[in-house]
Amino acid sequence: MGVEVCVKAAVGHPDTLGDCPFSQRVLLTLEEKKVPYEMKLVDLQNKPDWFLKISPEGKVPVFNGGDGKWIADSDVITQVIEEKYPTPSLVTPPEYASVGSKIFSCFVTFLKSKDSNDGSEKALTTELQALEEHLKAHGPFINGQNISAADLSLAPKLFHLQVALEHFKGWKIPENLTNVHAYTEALFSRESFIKTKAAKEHLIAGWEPKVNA
Ligand SMILES: N[C@@H](CCC(=O)N[C@@H](CS)C(=O)NCC(=O)O)C(=O)O
Repeated sequence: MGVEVCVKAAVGHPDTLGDCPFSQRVLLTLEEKKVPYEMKLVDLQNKPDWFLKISPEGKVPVFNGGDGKWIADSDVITQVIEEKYPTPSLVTPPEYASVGSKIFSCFVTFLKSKDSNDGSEKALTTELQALEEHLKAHGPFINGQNISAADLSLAPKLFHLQVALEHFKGWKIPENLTNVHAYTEALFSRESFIKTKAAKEHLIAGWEPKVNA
């Protein structure tokens, strides 16, 4: 048995790759390391019994390295992949591992915000500015010349941020954050990213109920 990974199917399209940033992170890690894998799409609105057996919490991604043992959580899964397939190394040095790590939660708060004066936009731009400063000093990737795990975690989240905020709020990453713009362009144009990304319409459909809750 080879490597298998269960990921989210698109909302309303059970045969199409969906919009889970944690699932894409695992797929990106496998693609960058050129590990062959079988992808299983899971309809999270109608979870099949076989899936609930291997993922009791009902969450994707779950990963099986070929030994039939299913592992949950993208933090754990990407660590296991790194240990099993060390080349090319995607290890991010500990001092850079948390760069950009608050961006996703700030994005979600701002996306769901109905009060334009609640500080959520400012909180997000502060985090993006911090990423800008880091990339200016150490870029083009978080760990310099080579892509690493922290970039593969952040890339799908920045894609969600870009697509969802433009769609729901007409908001764009400030133009003066030139290093962040170059970074997203470099990430989103990688073969691994193009192969594993969700279509914009599925990403928007995935956020719709949360934005209008
Ligand atoms: N901490 C987990 C988060 C995984 C997660 O939240 N996945 C979502 C989809 S993006 C999920 O499976 N949600 C369950 C559901 O929607 O029923 C990870 O990093 O893998």
